[in-house]
Amino acid sequence: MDSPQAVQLGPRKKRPRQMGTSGASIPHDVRFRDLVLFILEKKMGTTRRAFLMDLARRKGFRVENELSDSVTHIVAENNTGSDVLEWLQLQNIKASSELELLDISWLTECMRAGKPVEMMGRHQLVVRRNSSLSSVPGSQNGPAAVQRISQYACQRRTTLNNYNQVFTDAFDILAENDEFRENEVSCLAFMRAASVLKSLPFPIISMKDTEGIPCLGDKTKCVIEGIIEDGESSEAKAVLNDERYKSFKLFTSVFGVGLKTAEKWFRMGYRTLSEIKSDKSLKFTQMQKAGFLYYEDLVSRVSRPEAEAVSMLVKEAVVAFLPDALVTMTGGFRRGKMTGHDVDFLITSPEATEDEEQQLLHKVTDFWRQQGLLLYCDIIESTFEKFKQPSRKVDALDHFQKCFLILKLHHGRVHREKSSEQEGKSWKAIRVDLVMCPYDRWAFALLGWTGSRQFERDLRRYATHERKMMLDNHALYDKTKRMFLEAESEEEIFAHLGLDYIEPWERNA
Ligand code: DCT
Ligand code: MG
Repeated sequence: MDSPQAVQLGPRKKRPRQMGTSGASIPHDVRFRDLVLFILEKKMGTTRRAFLMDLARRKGFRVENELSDSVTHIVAENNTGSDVLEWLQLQNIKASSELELLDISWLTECMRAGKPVEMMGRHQLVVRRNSSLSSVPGSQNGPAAVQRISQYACQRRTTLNNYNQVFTDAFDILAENDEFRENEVSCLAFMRAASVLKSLPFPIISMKDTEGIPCLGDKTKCVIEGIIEDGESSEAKAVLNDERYKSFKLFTSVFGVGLKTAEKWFRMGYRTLSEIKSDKSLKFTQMQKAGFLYYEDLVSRVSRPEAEAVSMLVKEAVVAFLPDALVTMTGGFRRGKMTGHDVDFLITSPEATEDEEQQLLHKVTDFWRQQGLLLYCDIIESTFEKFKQPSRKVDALDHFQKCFLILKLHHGRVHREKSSEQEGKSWKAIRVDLVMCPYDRWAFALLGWTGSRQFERDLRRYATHERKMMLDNHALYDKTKRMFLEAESEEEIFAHLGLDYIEPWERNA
């Protein structure tokens, strides 16, 4: 699906020369006198250039046919900053430091706005450090693609095709260790580094390949260097052998056990789950009791066929009580992952009254309880307020009504290619999250619950720092206009933010 942002300006394919052959274009009034544009033909082509020049002039921009001293902005497409400098050098033109080198996305946004828009980092063409003008562009491993990588995950397309897993696995371990030790700054640095490497369309082979990639600091580069040299990360290896890391990893693998409880058990000297389970003096929450009871099922990940079977179960039950309800699988499965630690669903209804909306999760879970399918259920009531501004916290939980469940999924409901039923037991315990949202907030809730977490964090950070807007799972607020921006689809939210649409399977940041 193309978002409104993805529209191409002008013809891309060559057309028979018929239009514009009459010569001089009609003069237009210049409305924006401070800027003088020059559009580079290289890699763009004559037709598209002519189209863009004409369009920009019609919108009141001054566009020069030739590159002269008066030009303030050079706009290029599919060129890096180095490419443009190289071209200037070939023309014997010395680029002044005031000359702006901009990507076509800037002009596109100006055309949409009908006036010059603010130049952001993402519009500026990057000039590679040490770029050797004699080298053949694109001859190396990936540098052409390294040019304009954004520091924000929401401006990168991150599929599950990860070329840099050796590096990202190490970063994930190091980030998790920092999370366990509550080293927030370092944790975030490793998560951002992992995230940016997951988006690269090529594997990193030498340190040279990391040039121009954002979000890589000294510490992360040091880890990369180690892996390039030894094939593995000594830092990550040390963490995997670390007593505290191993214990925290094990303890937090129990449903209902967070950092605080893990810390407590670690301090008490426990290192295995059986020690903990046999300590009669320990008090467990209902959640933790269920976590221990169904531990084996819950640590074995949920497969896609299992997620599909749960989806059928959820849809059948929901529609029985609210026939017009929409049920959407969100989380990792919506992003195309083949396994998950749970299955997430978003539910809404265009027609339901507030009462019906509030009752649905209760009715659905009661129905499953009667059928003996509800192994654990915790319903959190809504604290949603219509006119509340979005939260400033990046990791804040949303206010929608939701329930955290463990469902009994009978093997008979799962369509498998070949039967892989375990002996003895005819079902598997599966973690399921259901979220109920008001119909007019569906797009925001869907965007928020699709993840990944890093993608969500960066969407909010981008909204705040680049757009003076506030985004969360409920709403988008424009601080400049002092108004809420409504949306019926994810595409509209991206458009409000001035972002190209990123498909769910490209959000695996
Ligand atoms: N989410 C969020 N903030 C939270 C919790 C969740 O933004 N505090 C979003 C991000 C992902 C989505 O909800 C679903 O969460 P998880 O199930 O934890 O993540 P997942 O990507 O589905 O991962 P998994 O495959 O392990 O379930
Ligand atoms: Mg999930």
